[in-house]
Amino acid sequence: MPRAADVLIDSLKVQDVDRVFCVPGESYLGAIDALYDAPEIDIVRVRHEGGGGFMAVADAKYTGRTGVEFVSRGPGATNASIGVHVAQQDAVPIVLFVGQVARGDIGRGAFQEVDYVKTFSDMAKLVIEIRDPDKLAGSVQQAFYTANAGTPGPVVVSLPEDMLLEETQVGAKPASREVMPKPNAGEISELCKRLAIAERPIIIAGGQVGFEEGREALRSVAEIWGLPVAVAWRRQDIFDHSHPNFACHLAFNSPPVFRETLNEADLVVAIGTRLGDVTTQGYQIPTAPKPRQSLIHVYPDDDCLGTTFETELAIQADATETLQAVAGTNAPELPAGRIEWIKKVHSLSADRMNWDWKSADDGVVFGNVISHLVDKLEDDAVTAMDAGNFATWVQRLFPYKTSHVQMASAAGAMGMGVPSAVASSLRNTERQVVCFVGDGGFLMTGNEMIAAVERNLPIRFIVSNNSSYGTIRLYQERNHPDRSIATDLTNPDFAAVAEAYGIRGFKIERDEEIKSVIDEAFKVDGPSLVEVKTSLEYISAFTTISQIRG
Ligand SMILES: Cc1ncc(C[n+]2csc(CCOP(=O)(O)OP(=O)(O)O)c2C)c(N)n1
Repeated sequence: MPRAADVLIDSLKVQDVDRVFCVPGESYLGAIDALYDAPEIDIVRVRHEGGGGFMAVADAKYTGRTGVEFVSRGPGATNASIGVHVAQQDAVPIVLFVGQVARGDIGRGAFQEVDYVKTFSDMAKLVIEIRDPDKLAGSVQQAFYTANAGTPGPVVVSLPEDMLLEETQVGAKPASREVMPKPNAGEISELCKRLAIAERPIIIAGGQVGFEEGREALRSVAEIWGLPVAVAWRRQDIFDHSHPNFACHLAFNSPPVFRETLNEADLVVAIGTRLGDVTTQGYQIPTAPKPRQSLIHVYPDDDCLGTTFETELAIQADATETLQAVAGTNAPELPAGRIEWIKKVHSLSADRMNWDWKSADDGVVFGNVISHLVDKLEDDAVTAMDAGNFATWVQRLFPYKTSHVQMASAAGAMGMGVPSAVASSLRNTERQVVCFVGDGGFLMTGNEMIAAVERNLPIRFIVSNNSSYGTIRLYQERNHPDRSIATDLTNPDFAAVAEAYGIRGFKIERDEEIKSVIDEAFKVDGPSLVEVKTSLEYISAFTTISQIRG
């Protein structure tokens, strides 16, 4: 008879899992042993469970399937928690399998024991502890179902070590998935009626539109119905930025004019987005709880509809199917003034995407590097981004197309950059993967770049080193002038660190070096890292320290 551990691995295969991320632990030895006989599942053994969590999230974002991580009890599980939180904030399906002390010891405060139900309940959609080996198959089926249903998110499964070694006759159960709700004809007709009479409509599109069909349907609707499109926070790849109907990316610290202009809209159509904090610029586009304009909200999970905003028309439905239905409906003549409106909102970002190189006394302005990189990035490049102000340059200057992947966390968690680059490149080494990361974020999970050496992944790591937790420094300059503390960083020589890992390391210290160094680094066969000595004065793509002080 198979052990529960064998059924667990069979269940993963049934769920289409072909890769798991893990730090091994004695608390789930049985599962590791069962993986020995499953060569079709690639085991990516990472160096920190946080890195593994970020990779599971990135893998799920990349493939559209469920990301999987295995970690050991107590310390492993708490290290992995960042991935659970990010999966929840980003609406990404992951299943975290955690080893647990033997069933007889549960509740005794045993070595590394943690009550996972209590610990993860606020972040995970579901936490299950499997104590009966006969129930394992059903619980794993439920875990994958729940991770993908409604708003996707994380599920944590606790595996007592002795349970994994017990035998069971109950084999793996088939994968089951929620059928996405479809819009009905009445809802589509009402939506089209409102689109037809609106003078200044705006679409806010989010991650649920993220895969190919959704992006295509979004473009069709924008063109056929003459609608401008703003994209949700860190979903820049869902609409071509050069398209005349592109409005802007609703990011952190967007210029106030974005909010002012979009709020001139008389109709907001939020589609495939939960209308979260950052996307709505702090619940101001639209304004909570009562928007200034009509709000139509399309999302498959009714928990997200009408809860934060008074919504005139809430459609609980799949965003792509809704867009496809609208695209297939005859649009009337555009109302007078619509073209002017589209032009006005398009200029919000378009005007900011050109960049004249600037010079600073304290280092290279990161925008100069990004503006050079714009031409180096291929049409289907993956931009893997950590959290920090260096990212504002990429977000502002990089002309995203729908063929790109913006691999970044909406949770704003530092540490996502390097692991997510690794997870993306593992899926396709032919695809260009460029990782943007600050000196702060790099020292959180940069160790995971060793996977690029192990697997010969041709990732380009671009480290913006301003010797500061720059984002926080910016807030200090604004909110507590002349009282900066705890944000200066002492750093290693990042290029030398890369070399020590077996990765070609480069350095940019002056503007004159940008082109030649980047060109050289992009030619390397295998991974390379470029450390940019970045100006702190040019602290973000939208302001300088002097301007803030002024
Ligand atoms: C895990 C985590 N810890 C803390 C923060 C708060 N935080 C946001 S940005 C930031 C500084 C980022 O510094 P760096 O990576 O050097 O990039 P920079 O802002 O300087 O460009 C910090 C500490 C966070 N978002 N995530």
